[in-house]
Amino acid sequence: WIVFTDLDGTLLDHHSYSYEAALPAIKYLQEQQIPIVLTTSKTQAEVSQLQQELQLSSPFIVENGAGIYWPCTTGGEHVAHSMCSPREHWLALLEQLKPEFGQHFSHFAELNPKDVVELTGLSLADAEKANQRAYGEPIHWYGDQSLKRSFIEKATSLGAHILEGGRFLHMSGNVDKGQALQWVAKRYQQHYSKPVQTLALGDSQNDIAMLNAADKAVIVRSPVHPPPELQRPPSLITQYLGPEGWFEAINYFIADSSIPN
Ligand code: 2M8
Ligand code: MG
Ligand code: MG
Repeated sequence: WIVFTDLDGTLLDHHSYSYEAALPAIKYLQEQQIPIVLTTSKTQAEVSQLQQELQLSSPFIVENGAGIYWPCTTGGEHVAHSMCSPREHWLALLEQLKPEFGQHFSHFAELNPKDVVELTGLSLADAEKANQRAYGEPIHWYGDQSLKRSFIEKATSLGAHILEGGRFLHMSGNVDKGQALQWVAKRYQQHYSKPVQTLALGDSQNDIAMLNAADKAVIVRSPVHPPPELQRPPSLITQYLGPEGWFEAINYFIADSSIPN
């Protein structure tokens, strides 16, 4: 098995960003040598810190699948594989949309770190890490929903791909967490010369592609939006929110012996 997990609202509490409640389940998977692949909208700077805290050396996926970090065989470092154009490209495209939609949104590059703190509840240091983006741009939309739909349509017609996270619209290339999951699973398969099974956990619209691509899908219940719609029913929609839901899900798969016990 390989476990692919979203962070915000899934492994991390939507408000406090704590993973505390999930720790025993993380430890269990580590003991079983089941890789945990953090698969997130967050940046390389944000995820590297978490990899250290959780003592993970597995590959990780950043900015909604735009960047895949694969561990060096020589240890320590990870090598980046980029799946789309750099942030500057998307910032330039966003400028083209400002005459029509500019008064309905703000975005990270034009916000100061304190604004990001206000919008996210991150610490100042973490907000700075969240702004070190390589492949796209988070947009804070404060216009109404129908305008949001026309904004997304226009951005799409200009070649961008928009995904919705728990708080922001993410503008980037034609990337998603599902394609990234397949890329990583294939590399593992080549490495071990045997099929691998994938389990994915997520809470939001930007997790749908990953949940659809995985062998088993878990929707971790969100305090802010209804469970996203998948192509097929998920294996589980958790009762509990965020990291409590994550702990619940891993135990569910241990109980039904999908994960060894
Ligand atoms: C953004 O990502 C979340 C993920 O769902 C969102 O869109 O709400 C990113 O900017 C990420 O880098 C940041 O850590 C997070 C903080 O809430 O927001
Ligand atoms: Mg999430
Ligand atoms: Mg996310």
